[in-house]
Amino acid sequence: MSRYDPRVIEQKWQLAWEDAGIFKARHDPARPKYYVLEMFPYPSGRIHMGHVRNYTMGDMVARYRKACGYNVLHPMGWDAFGLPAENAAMEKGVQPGAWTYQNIDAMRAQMKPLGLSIDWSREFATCDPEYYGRQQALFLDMLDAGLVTRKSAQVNWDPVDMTVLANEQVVDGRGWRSGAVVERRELVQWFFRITDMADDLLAAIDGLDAWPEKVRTMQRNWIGKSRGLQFAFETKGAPEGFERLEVFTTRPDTLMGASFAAIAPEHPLAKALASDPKVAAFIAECRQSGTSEEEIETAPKIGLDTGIRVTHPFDPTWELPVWIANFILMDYGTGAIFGCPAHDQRDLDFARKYGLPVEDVFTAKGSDVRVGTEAFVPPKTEPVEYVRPLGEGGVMTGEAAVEAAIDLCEAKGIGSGVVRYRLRDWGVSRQRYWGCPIPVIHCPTCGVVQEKRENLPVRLPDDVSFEKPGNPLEHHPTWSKTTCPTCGGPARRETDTMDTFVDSSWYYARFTAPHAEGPTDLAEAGYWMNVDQYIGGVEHAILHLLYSRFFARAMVKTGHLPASAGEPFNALFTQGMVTHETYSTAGADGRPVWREPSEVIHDEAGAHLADGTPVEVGPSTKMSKSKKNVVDPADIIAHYGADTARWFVLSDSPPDRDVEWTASGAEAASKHLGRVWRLAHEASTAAGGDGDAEPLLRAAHRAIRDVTADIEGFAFNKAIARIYELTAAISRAESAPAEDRRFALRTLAQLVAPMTPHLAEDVWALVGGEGLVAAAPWPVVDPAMLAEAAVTLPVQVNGKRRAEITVPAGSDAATVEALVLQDPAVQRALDGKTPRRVIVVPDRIVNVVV
Ligand code: ANZ
Ligand code: ZN
Repeated sequence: MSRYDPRVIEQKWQLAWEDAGIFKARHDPARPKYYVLEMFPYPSGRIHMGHVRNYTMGDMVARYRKACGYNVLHPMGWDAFGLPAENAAMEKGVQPGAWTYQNIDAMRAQMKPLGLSIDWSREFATCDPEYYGRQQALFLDMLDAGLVTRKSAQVNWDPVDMTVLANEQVVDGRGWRSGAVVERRELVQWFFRITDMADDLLAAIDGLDAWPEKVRTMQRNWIGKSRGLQFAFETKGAPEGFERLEVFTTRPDTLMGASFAAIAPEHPLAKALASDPKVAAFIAECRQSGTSEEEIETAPKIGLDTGIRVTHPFDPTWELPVWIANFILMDYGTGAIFGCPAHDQRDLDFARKYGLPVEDVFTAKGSDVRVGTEAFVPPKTEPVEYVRPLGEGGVMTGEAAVEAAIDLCEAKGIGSGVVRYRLRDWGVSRQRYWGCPIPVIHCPTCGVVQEKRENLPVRLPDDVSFEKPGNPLEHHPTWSKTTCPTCGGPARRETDTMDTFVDSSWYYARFTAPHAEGPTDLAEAGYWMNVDQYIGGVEHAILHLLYSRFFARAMVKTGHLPASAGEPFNALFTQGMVTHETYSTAGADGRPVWREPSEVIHDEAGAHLADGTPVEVGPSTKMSKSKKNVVDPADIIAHYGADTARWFVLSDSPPDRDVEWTASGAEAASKHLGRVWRLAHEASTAAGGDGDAEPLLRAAHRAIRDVTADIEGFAFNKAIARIYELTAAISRAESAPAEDRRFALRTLAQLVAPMTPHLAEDVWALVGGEGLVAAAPWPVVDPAMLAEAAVTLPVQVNGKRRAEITVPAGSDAATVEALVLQDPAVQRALDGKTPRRVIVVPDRIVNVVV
């Protein structure tokens, strides 16, 4: 063979790796470990370019660390529960399980040709009973440890289909199948008590210094710690038991601008008033919207005056009306507020709608502009002028005023300072089939009873029907019928399954001992945890990471992770997307008809279809099926081989930015790999010359130094640029002795082994490398070869070239400056004047300014 043929090479080396078993991870206390993990995929059925980029980056890190002598763990699995499988079941009449496992097989078959250094013996899917059974055990242990609770919460209710809907199933406020307006309903559900750990989850973010700052900020905001005042209004005209109304505010400094109080539609006081049909009708109206935060926030504000009044705590003659309002949430603070329209946009919208007073509490310093349709909400750190202060007025920051207000209220016995979190408890009940069954039983005599551990896993039935809307587990003729583990009487299984975020909150720990009897094996987890490098999309920056951080703590508490574990992921990297131009032709109705890249011909006539129809080329955006700007990795691999795909997704852009896939770029990548292969092939037979080898050897050692630093710094695109340089240096060094060229090529093979591992093996074998390059150590740089020869710098005086100076390469500015000022030619040009500035661009030029 004398041609680069990736099809032959790639298969050959994948078999060689498998035979040698070099990616199998074994616990070895004598060696330092390194755990690399990419966010595991959802088995949709096909891998896409985003996967290729994600797993190539992880593979780069894994192979590099292995070469550096680490005992590497690099596993892969499937995040396999979720709604799409149920949708497929409804559309295609297949069972979700069968559909999912078929997809897994298909995706594994597409992934393996990428040549990833994965320990496939650890593979699992979260829908395997072996996995979700352990998750059920974890759930029960967390229940025992007080980390699980049951309480009533709101769900989306489809009144026609008579079923609970997931947020994704509510489209514009309507049920996706029935089209009925969705209502909010209260249901008793299961929760993880993540709020108990809010403080620790927040504080520990400071220590996550190998996480992107933006992700840390998102985590902090999501947890949302705020300090405020909780106090009670005295009520007038309220039913018995409601003499006081507790409210929570983060802006007690605005109390003198209060114009109303408001309670959530689910507030006990609202419920107590619901015997009035007007109130009952209003509460029902409030329920007519989804439960997602977004929907609640964007729904138009509506309210109802209850007729009840509260007195202002600072002035007993001042009365405020109590309204029921749809924008007050029951599960935040106390479910009741006072409204200050001048300094809160929601309150202002509400006040304008219902004609409530708007009184400024503070204004911009020295301004008498009054609030119009936009509330005045400057950052709390900005000084403002208090025109209606609670205590002393004047100019101060909101921050200081809030603290002063809390102090004043506490001194007067009006409430106390409290800390609140935006974070809610994590509701995990889903009224769905394709998820992990919650392992409890409802007994008419004993109540809620845990399933016995020896009966785990509580398996999902695999003969469910999707004929009726709703949860097939409920409609199943026998599944939920069981006996009570405590009294032996007839009882009913819980039909709620767990949020699929639970499955992905501990899979990293399971990978350390995927066949363990319990959820984990402490010795294995103690050795392999934490994940040293986690890599994935920024879209998971909030919930998935927060839930994983919670679970790591919960697993320590329940004895499933060693106490030394805390955070699950030491370092996090969030990679950018793969984008592609979009192509469209004009449709009959004037709307664009999207075209696949493979349909489009690019030539002198521009972009067009085979039949000549002109094609409009749109901007490069995330690859998506709807715009058809998708390149299928399977096609790329079939055409160019995996190494070209891997090389391309690493080159061009920094890993955290988007990379644009182009056909010409893929072509160029493939050509480059072919050139490297040919160089190796020639060197394997060529006799070589007797020229100077030094420049080549220097280039090789510089490449080792720079590629190492670039990989460590996640600058993969730069590492690739260095490889181009080294390749060029090898091409140039035709006359160098054969063994030196082979050395340079072996070095090249070692450096590209993490990027294009198959090509690297072939090159390595051609130029005399021993064994597999995938098992070879990382090349070592010889510092003596880094010291550059001398460099000659031009010296300018006031912009005119006056001299040249020769110094060791890499000399620092001070050294160069001293030598320049002593130079006779420079001194002549200075003519006795003292230079104002000497600007040294190391290894380039010196400018003397007089
Ligand atoms: C009076 C006030 C005046 C408020 C003002 C804000 C601005 P953060 O900072 O996000 O924690 N609030 C309290 N409980 C609520 C609930 N259950 N549903 C809806 N809103 C609620 O938000 C705290 C602020 O949100 C509180 O401070 C309260 O309004 C409102 F110029 O009290 B504030
Ligand atoms: Zn019982």
